[in-house]
Amino acid sequence: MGSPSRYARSKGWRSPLIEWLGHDAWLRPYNTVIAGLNSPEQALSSKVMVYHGMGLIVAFDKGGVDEAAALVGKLCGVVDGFKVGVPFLLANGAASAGALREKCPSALWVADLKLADIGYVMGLTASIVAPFFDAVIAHGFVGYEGGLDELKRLLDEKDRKLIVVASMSHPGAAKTYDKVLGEVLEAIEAAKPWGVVAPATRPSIIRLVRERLGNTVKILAPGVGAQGARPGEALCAGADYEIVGRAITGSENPVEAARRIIEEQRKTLSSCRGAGQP
Ligand code: BMP
Repeated sequence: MGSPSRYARSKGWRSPLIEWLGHDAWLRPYNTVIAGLNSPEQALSSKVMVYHGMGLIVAFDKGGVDEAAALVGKLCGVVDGFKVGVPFLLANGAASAGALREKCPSALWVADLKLADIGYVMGLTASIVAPFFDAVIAHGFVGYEGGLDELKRLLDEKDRKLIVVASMSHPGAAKTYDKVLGEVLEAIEAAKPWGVVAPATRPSIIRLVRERLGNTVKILAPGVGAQGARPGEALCAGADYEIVGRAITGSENPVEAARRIIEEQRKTLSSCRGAGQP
């Protein structure tokens, strides 16, 4: 059996606290309190539960491997996952992600390739990064047949997750992506990805995506911090994770910045739900 967090994830297990909050939290293997636990059942029976972040993924888009690896090490256990972008991978090589991952293997690792090609070529590209990541992001507008269908098949074979962009966080996407949201969601429904990207900057789109797809997918919402969305707003609209890049990686104290964002997520969530804080 793998680590507790991998076990919990593979079973789709959600703690009662997180059920209440409606968000994921993982049992963390680094936590000495739960180091001896092998299953969520065991964790529950011993009433040991680690609540972890509110659903925060840190985006790495630039910088060198050593610098990023050091930051991953510091953020490991504070945030839920890491998303590595094309500029980082082009500058440092796809395998550089392996060096980052080593610093925090229990986190969710997302390759943000934003693939947009025929299925065959998207598959070739995804295969290059698959050894280092849990999930790969592709654009939704490419459609299902001959596109997302082939990519999904390939990722399933490799036991990797597909994440599909439903819409984007920049203003221009309101005039393109949002106009064809219905069609894009049709392709997403057919592809059955693990996750969907929807903009934290336009929570109404997140609500639409959640309404249409229900709880069959995770929603990852970029646009928090540098692009103007406030931490927790996307979670309130139905997202599972908020993606934050510059507000953390560009901070003088990234760990402190991440903790502040998590605290703000918590406050915003508890006020939008009218519930007490965990
Ligand atoms: P920042 O928090 O620094 O604005 O970074 C946002 C991250 O989310 C970047 O990695 C970007 O590629 C990604 N992203 C986005 O900003 N908007 C989208 O619609 C989709 C994204 O993946």
